[in-house]
Amino acid sequence: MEKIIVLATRNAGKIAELEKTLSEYGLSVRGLDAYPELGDIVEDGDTFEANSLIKARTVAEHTGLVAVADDSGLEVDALDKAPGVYSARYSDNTPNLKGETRDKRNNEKMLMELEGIPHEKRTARFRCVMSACAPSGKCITASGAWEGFIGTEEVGDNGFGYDPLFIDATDGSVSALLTREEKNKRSHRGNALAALLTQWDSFWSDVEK
Ligand code: ITT
Repeated sequence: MEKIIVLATRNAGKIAELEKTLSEYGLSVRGLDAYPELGDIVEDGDTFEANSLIKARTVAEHTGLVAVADDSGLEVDALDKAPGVYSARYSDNTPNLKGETRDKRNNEKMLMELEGIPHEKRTARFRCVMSACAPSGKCITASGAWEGFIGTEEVGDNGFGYDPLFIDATDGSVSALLTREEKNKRSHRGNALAALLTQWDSFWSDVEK
C-alpha cells in the first residue's frame, strides 16, 4: 500500500532538504499546497517541540493523513539564546531594515545585534524538533542540533534563512556554501530526520492497526 504523508511546512527551504530523504524511505510526500483552506497555523508554543507537534497534529487532523512537521531555529549565546523559537519572525518588529526578504532582514538584524562581539563569543546552534502525527493523535518526535558560530558578513547563496551567517564549529564551513547533501549530513534537520526515521516502522505499523 502506498504510504502517503503530508509535509506540514510552507518553508520551501525545509521542503527541499526533507523531500528526497523521505521519498527514498518509500514515502509519497504531499505538500500543503493541496490544502489552501488550511491557512496559517498558529505556532504559540514556547518550545520547538511544542510548535512542531502543533503543526503535525493540526495537519494530520485536517487531512486525515500522517503529517510530518519541523520546528527549528537559531540559538545565539551572546543573545541569551535568542531568537530561538522566534527565529522566523526575528526582525518583524524592527523598523528601518533594508533587506527585501524576511530572511535578509533577519540576517541584517543579527549582524547589527552582534556588532563588535569577537568570534569566540559568537557561538550558536541550530535546533530542530521533527514530529510525525497520525490522524488518531499518535505522534513521535526527534531532535537534532548543529553547533557553530555567527559570521560577520553574509556568505554563499545555498540553503535559506540564517545559512549565510552560520559557520560550522567542526570545520569552519559556511552553511550557505554547502550543497544540500553536505548540509543534510551535518545539520540539525538532517540529524532530526534520521532520528525520526529510526522510529518510523514501529510508528507506521501502529498507524495501520
Ligand atoms: P513552517 O512553520 O511553515 O515550517 P517557518 O519558516 O515559519 O516554516 P519555523 O517556525 O520552524 O519555520 O522557523 C524556522 C526559522 O529558523 C526559519 O525561518 C529560519 O529563519 C531559521 N532556520 C531553521 N533552520 C534553518 C536552517 O537550516 N538554515 C537557516 N535558517 C534556519
